[in-house]
Amino acid sequence: MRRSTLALFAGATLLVAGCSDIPEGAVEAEALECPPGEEGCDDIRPIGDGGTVEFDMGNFWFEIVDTAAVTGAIEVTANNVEDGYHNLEVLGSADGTYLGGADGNAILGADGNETGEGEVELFPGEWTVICNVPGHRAAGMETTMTVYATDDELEAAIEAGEDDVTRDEENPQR
Ligand SMILES: [Cu+2]
Repeated sequence: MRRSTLALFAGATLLVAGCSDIPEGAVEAEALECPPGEEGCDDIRPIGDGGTVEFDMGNFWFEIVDTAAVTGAIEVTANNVEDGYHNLEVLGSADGTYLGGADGNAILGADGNETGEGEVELFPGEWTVICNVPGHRAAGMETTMTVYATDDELEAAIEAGEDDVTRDEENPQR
């Protein structure tokens, strides 16, 4: 008798919860106390392990030769394999990475046959990468890079053959 009363009570509670108009999780949602961009307000930045991505670049192309890009601070390396100056800008980076001077918003620049290094903070997703030297993007220096949400997501993509890392592992002499 006692047990069935308890079950009935539990059932009634579930029913009430099921009839609620408030979507699950909505109770915890609150208005932003400090909208982004407001003075004294912290920027919203990606939180994650970060990672690395390596490009080759030349006149007028980019190629990702190795990637382990997980959201957070990502170390970017670009090997300029030809003789003209090029740089690398990730459009819409969370930290507004800025190198200054002729590089505009690039995160790195490299003279011919040199390697540039920089860091950029990115949320997960597909990001457009360009060289911002006038005319170079239009000439072909535009590509995309994928930033994964977690190490597990990155590894799953590599296993599924969706990323360039697979090719590098298959052709280590490249
Ligand atoms: Cu360029």
